[in-house]
Amino acid sequence: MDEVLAFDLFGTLVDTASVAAALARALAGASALDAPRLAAAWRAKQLEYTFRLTLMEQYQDFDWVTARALEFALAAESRTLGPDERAELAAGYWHLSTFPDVADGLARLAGTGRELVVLSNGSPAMLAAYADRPEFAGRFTRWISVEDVRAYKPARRPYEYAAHLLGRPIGALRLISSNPFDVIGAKSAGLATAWIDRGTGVFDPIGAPPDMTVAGLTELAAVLGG
Ligand code: LAC
Repeated sequence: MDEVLAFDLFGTLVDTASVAAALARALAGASALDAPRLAAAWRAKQLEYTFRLTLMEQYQDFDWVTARALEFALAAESRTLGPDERAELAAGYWHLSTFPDVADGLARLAGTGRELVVLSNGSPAMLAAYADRPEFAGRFTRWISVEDVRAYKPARRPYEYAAHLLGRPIGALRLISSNPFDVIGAKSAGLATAWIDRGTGVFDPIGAPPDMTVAGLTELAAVLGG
């Protein structure tokens, strides 16, 4: 039986940097703004909050985390926006752009006969919104949210839960992610991995290297015979 490919969503299939345009619009007129840098700071804080909550054995959903991280990122830059504007910006995480290689890569991977699923930090409602996109429709058999176990990746629980839901040994899953923390977490939980290097070229030196490194989903499909 072929392995199941479990895809991360944010940063892997959809581009978290695509919130920069909305940030630039919302803060137009304020003093010089490096919107891509602010988007990156927001994303880094969002992930930090997921890690910290999970270490504290607490859980708040990904919308809450995303909103709090935006609040912090703006305050750290001494930028002020009202609650409605902040809510609108945070809602941008429901509408991130799909990376250009994804539609073609998923079509080819589906052609290999492997089961494809999503395993994401996103809340079930967020994942349902993404599942409706034409490039994703019908490609994934499941959209698995960490919310079911109330612990964020890279805790073991979400990875083990995915294997349990799929009724497969954990080693029969391959996690596909652009996020090194996710790749290392999955590997340490017993999954095979593939790192989508979306341009950073730098992988954290605190765990096993990825089993596979590719530049995008089309290349992943080629390596996996699609
Ligand atoms: C996700 C985050 C880790 O989609 O990018 O799960």
